[in-house]
Amino acid sequence: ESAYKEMWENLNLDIAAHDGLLEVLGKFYGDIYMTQEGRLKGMEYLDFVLSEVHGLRIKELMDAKAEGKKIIGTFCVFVPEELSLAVDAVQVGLCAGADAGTEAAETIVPRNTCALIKSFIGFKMAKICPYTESCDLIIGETTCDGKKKAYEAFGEMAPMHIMEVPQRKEASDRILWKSEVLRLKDKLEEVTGKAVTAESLKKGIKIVNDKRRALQRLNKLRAAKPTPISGRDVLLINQVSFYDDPIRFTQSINTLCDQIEERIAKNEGIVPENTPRLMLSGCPMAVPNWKLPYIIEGSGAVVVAEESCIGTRNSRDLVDESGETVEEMIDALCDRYMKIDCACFTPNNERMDNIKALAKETGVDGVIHYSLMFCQPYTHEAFKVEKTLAENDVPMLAIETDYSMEDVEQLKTRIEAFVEMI
Ligand code: BJ8
Repeated sequence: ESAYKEMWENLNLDIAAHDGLLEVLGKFYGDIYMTQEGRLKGMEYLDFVLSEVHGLRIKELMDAKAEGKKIIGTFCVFVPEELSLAVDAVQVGLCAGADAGTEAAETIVPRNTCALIKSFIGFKMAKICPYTESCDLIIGETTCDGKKKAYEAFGEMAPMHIMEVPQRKEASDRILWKSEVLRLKDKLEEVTGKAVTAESLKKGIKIVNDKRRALQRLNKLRAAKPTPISGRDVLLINQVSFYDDPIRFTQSINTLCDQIEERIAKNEGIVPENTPRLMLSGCPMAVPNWKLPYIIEGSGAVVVAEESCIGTRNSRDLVDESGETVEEMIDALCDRYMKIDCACFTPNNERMDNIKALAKETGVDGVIHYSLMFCQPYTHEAFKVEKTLAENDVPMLAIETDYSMEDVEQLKTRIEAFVEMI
């Protein structure tokens, strides 16, 4: 760890606060991940990445910067990684899943702001996130009101570019979205001094599609009965997909999938065949937010699907690869990203269709809908999701929580009762 101290100092981190964060993170990871039995060998890669999350990966980013590459930070799956790769930049997700710097954050955003927003602001103000500090440009987006307004405050502390994400999916929205994708392309070209070419964009699209294909493969395999991998592990994989090197990550996940196939061939599972199978649906769970899956999997159930941005919403759709010109590829990008069924859209009926289909494909016995406290879009949609699922005889439990550990016992009681009922 101390080998990286100089690097962290150069990033202007608060070393004492950062040491504290790493200690808590290490302990939390040990309790939640390393206690699992019968894990696949391929998960060692994920354990390694996590153990070096503020070390080796940051060193790689520093090396990339030394070679003249730029680091682009994001908070939302609407920002096309394909474009960053096309200008030879590295894109990393900056969503944060732990309470840190909350008090400081509450001096610039209201208290009734969701934990995810308070967390990325708190991480910045407390100077404990080496990813945020590495960024040459951070892309925000006009999704929920909380993020949209928080970026105004965040933008005073970091170099930002805001994309306007439409709220509906009419023809006029598609036009707006395309102009925003083009505006992002211009900005990335300006920041990196490199041009998006047909060749570089094609390559970017291929890399990101391959990553999504590996995640799709994983999601298909894990749906086997008995399920071969825990929900906790799949959540971790989805989380890591936002900051690991995409090519290396894809290879590692495909290797893991080979091992899962072997396990399935032997009819082995990580849990007994009759274990209740649940889908987690709702707000994204950023690292190190593992609270809910941990409670669920400690309550005699197993998570076999994550309907969220750190889950199937990010891997479900691919970009059409047939385009040859930059213009054609930009159109293909726009089409793909307009399929995202975020609760910030209205009426967002696609999400209901997608949840129905996913519940069927994965054969779940029930759904746990997860909203972060103060998240308007997902808390509202929980009602619609419950209705849709009820029509299909799938029971749902709606949970609102945050990153604190205060409600763990209460959540346990409710989840155990739900698992017993289904
Ligand atoms: S595409 S889900 S990543 S916006 S939890 S900050 S919605 S108040 S994160 Fe999201 Fe993009 Fe949509 Fe996905 Fe606001 Fe809710 Fe907080 Fe949220």
